[in-house]
Amino acid sequence: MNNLNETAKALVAPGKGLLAADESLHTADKRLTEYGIEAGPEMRRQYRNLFLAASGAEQHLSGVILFEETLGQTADDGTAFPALLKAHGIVPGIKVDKGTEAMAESQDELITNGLIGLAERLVSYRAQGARFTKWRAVIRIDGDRLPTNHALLENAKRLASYAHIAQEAGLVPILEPEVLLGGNHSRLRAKEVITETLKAVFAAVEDQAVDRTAVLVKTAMALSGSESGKKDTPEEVAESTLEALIAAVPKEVPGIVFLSGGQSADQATDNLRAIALRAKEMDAPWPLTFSYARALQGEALALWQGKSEHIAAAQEAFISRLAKVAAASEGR
Ligand code: 5MM
Repeated sequence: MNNLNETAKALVAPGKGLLAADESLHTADKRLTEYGIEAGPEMRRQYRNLFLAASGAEQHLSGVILFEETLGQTADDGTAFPALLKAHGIVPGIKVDKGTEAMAESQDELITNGLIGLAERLVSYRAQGARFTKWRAVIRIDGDRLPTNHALLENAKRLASYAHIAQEAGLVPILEPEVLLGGNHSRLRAKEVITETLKAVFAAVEDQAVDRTAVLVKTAMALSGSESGKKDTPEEVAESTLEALIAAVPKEVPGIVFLSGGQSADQATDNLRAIALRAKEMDAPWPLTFSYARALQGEALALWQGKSEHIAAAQEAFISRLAKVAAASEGR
């Protein structure tokens, strides 16, 4: 178990963070199509290669969260993606949930699946090189109506069950209960829901005897809803986000990482910087860093357009954004 604590700490090493390259097949194809790029397994491989083989990424990346398909694919030079990452000192991880479906009891809310057969899948992911895992639950805000207590508790229970199974398999679990940005709620309502969500998760973690020194938390920042018409300052986001985390996350947790959740690349960078600065002032107990997908990939995808002649420019844009986000994670 001690080993897991070390891996978790390495993933939140100062000045480094995670690339979330774990879009499911449907989401990856949607992303490619959005940028006018053909979908399908070979273009998804090239898409992954663009980011995972970008020279210099290892200066800023501690780990990459992969999707199952990518774990078994190879880079342009024929190296398996997990081996390529390992050779650069980047820890490979894997998203292990099987996605969401509407809850039977509350049709506007989602529950995450994937516990059946998980232990067996983890054995093969580990053999393929994965050293950490991620499970995403999705929590929706709708005024005071959502989330329901039932959705919070059921998703928390499944997150804790997953974490227990992952630790038993020798893999660090990242618990990601994403509170969605969509909606017209206030930043303070987001703060309240993030707090309640994380409290439910850590109560379930306690119930199921998960070692909280060997997990990481992946969370949204506390922001006004995307349809609220309100734009929060980075300082406001930092204050509200840290209040939620301090109220709900035990200090023994080795680290907290943020998702970008639909923020622009600049917003996700500026808000992370403000959080890092405020966390230093408050002497927050955990290292905090990024685990972004869209905010790290968007600019590069727009330049790439699926064309080999654009790879160098796209990789340059990726490394430039990555360097800015990594600096922001240290308050710079
Ligand atoms: C919230 O999504 C996670 C972080 O991405 P952003 O920084 O873009 O918000 C991300 O890791 C997500 O879990 C994966 O992309 C998988 O998503 P799907 O929808 O394919 O299961």
